[in-house]
Amino acid sequence: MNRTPGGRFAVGLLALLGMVRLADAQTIIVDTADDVVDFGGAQQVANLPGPDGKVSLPEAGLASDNTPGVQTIGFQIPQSEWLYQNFFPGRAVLRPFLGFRVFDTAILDARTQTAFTGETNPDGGGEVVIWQETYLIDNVGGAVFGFDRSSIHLSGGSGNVIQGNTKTGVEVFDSHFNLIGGAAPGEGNTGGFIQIDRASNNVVLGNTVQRVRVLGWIGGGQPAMNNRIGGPTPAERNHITGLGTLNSEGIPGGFAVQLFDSIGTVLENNWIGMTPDGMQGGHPWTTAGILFDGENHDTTIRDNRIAGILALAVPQHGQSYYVGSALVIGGTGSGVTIVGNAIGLNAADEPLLGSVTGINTTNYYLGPVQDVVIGGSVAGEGNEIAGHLLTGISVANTFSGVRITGNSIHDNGGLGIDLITSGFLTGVTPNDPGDADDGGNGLQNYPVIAEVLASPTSTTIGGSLDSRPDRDYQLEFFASAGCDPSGFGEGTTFLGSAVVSTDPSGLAVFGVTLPVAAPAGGSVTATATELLTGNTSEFSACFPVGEGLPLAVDPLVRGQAADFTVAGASAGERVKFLYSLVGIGAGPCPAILGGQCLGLRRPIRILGEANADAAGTAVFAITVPANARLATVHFQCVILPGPGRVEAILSNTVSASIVP
Ligand SMILES: [Ca+2]
Ligand SMILES: [Ca+2]
Ligand SMILES: [Ca+2]
Ligand SMILES: [Ca+2]
Repeated sequence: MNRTPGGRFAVGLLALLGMVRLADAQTIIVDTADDVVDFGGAQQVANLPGPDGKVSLPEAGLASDNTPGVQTIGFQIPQSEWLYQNFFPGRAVLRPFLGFRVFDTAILDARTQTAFTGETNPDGGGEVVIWQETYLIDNVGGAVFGFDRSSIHLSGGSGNVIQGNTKTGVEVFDSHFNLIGGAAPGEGNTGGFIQIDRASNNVVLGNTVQRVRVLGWIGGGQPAMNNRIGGPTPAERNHITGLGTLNSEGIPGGFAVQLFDSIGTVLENNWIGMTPDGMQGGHPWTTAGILFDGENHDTTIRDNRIAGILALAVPQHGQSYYVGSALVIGGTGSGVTIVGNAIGLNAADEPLLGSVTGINTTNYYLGPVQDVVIGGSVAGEGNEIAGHLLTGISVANTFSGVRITGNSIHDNGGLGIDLITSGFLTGVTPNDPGDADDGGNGLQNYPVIAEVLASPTSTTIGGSLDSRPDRDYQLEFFASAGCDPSGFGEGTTFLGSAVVSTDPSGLAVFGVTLPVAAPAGGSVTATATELLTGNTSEFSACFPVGEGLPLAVDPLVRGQAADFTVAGASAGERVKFLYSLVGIGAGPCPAILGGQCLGLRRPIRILGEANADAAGTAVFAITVPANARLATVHFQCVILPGPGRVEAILSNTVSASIVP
């Protein structure tokens, strides 16, 4: 047993430091575009350059492989040797026969050519092109810096760095803990694509590329695990612009990000599907911003901006139509957390870059993805999903438990949330008595709002939910400036939530006062989520925010005066002040209120009455009795029909506790 692990670690660290010093000291300079190998001996660095007096790229590779330690391969190729200038003007083009491979860890640094001959690439990229596949095989701690229009592969190994390459494809195969790009200026790779294949714990930062693919092979025991695309800071953001093609039938297809057989992928703070400035679609034929394919588990999609995914299909024998979704959740697997994203909004937060559907869960040849959560209860976890031609979130008929919470969903052409029936019907799915129907999210019934009363500081919402018996549901309430033409809503501003339980008949009656004001003249909607299953409903029908009578109550202190004040009445109207000691909730609906229901539970008593002054304010003043019971009392005001009013008008409810 090793009793001195610290000592062994120190020795290992010293050896590593020695290796690094050697690497600093030893640079091999490629100074010809030829690929002749003419040096002999052990073909180590000391044997270079051979009879021709020049070091070719294949010679540099051999010398690096045969010489212990890490060498840097740099470039100083005279411009007189730059070939293929019709294809790659202003760049040194190397075309090694059968490609280029290094097996011993190496650092390939094309920035040395730029330092030697200057910035000559008219496209602004690097000055060296390797016009063949380039492989770092089993390298540990190698690097590739500053190439243009090359094809870089990491195969095996770990801990390599790929930075500052332009229009270059990067493929990581069975290689782990590599860094592709970086957070500092110039470290990101631009213009190509990045593919992580059967590789884990790689980090992709600060790149501007067309595509990122994270691929694994779960059936073969090689999932792509714990790869991170982006990070918490803007400097770590990748811009992934997307790529698509139009097939011979005129149907577009393509993606910006694809996940296939991955576990634990994190996509954070990226801009996906747009031009790098975030103001236009990135590619006209991209149909998916983030595409889930195969089997994926425990994916986190956090704080990204996903927009601009909208392609026009132009079938040869039919009418053109739009296609595209910011997120396509298909395949199988479990665990997708979608929080804090802007979906369909440009960099100015305008809902102008929507897709057909924002988040599209899709049926597939494999089972549906389980445990999809869209939004959250913590500040910043809600997504903003806006500007889509049809639907904000579409829940396919095989999906269940798609938990949708705390989001801002607005300005979509169709429904904010659409549960698809087992018969593939879209649009508002009406509630069914007892909620026994089945389809997307079990076709969870939505709440029915019967009353909304706003005050400057609170919103009271009353209504009912008809669903499964004896279960708990989280109701969420949202305010919007208006209502959809469907009469059913979206939800721009999350107001708050409450948990209700259904009785044995499946009914829950609620009266909820939230400590936020819903904007006057707007509308309120609600969703219901069954806590047990996570099934979230569509948005309820809109209910207009009542003009109401905002009621405010002073603190109730034994022996002290307290005012009950309502505003918003007409001058001279008589206001009745009511109270209940039982609670707020669905109260009686006497005929004199014209179908409205009080928000106080029986028994209800009259506290007093007061006339509104010229400004429409009525004040009822009391002195709290010195021996009043230290109870919580619930208040509401009402104006009965009379001059100037065609119907009774109610205030919000207020609960106040009497204190000593
Ligand atoms: Ca030579
Ligand atoms: Ca070496
Ligand atoms: Ca529906
Ligand atoms: Ca239902």
